[in-house]
Amino acid sequence: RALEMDLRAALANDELKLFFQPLIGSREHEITGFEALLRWQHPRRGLVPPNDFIECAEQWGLIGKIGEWVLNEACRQAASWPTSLTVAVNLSPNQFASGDLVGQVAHALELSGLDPARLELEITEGLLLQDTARTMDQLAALKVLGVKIAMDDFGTGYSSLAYLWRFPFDKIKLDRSFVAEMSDNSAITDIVRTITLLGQTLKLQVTAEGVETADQARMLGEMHCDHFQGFLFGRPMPVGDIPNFLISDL
Ligand code: G
Ligand code: G
Ligand code: MN
Ligand code: NA
Repeated sequence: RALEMDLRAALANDELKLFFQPLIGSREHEITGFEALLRWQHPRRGLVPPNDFIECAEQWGLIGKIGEWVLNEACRQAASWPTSLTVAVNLSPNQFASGDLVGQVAHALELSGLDPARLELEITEGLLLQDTARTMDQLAALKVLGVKIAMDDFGTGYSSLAYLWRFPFDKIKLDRSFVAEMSDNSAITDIVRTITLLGQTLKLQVTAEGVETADQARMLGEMHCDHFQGFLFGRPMPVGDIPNFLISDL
């Protein structure tokens, strides 16, 4: 329970931070945007990764407030970047289940002045399991705002193919477990190629996650994957590192 008290205080104490990981165009290897990744700078535990506290935040009903902070902060940061760059924000299914997510997104855009087309919201298949009219309505309302919707961790959940035509996605993010297996496993390579073709057919952009080697980038580029994300191009970095990263040659 100590953690719960700490997490409740974290927002007020300004202990939440966003790190940003670059997204790279597969053809020119240019920076096209960043994904916002939440960290908790705990006074004693140090930098706590999201997997260690997001689930707790959900259970304790804190994800609404935290998610709202993430949206505002990500949009505020992105508004200071070159206008060609996008920002991606991860959403938890709980943010759809309760609270006014659409209102929060609209407010974050308004406060920051960020062009809605530069904001990408990443959802997981977990959201689509809570397949309610409410979820559908919210996704539709988010599209009306002009933001993009990406399906994160694509390929790891259930029935992903059936969801692709039922929801208004703009992008799929191929889970990094596929990319990791490609070099050793030609069946996985075939699956990845098929998913990128599917993306092209459905007019969805495809991002490959977890690109760690030049060989993976080459294979994925040959498959016409649209974007890369991974340690080969950049790790999640604090905001202070972004200006130098933007002027560096990748
Ligand atoms: O940055 P890292 O690899 O540790 O992130 C681990 C997981 O935490 C990722 O799956 C990511 O989607 C999730 N995550 C990161 N930031 C956020 C956030 O702001 N909100 C939610 N709901 N999940 C996040
Ligand atoms: O689930 P989601 O895609 O939001 O998770 C993003 C997480 O993946 C980030 O927390 C980031 O630390 C991690 N990640 C990003 N690139 C790589 C990579 O090249 N290799 C590995 N192992 N993890 C990565
Ligand atoms: Mn993500
Ligand atoms: Na992912």
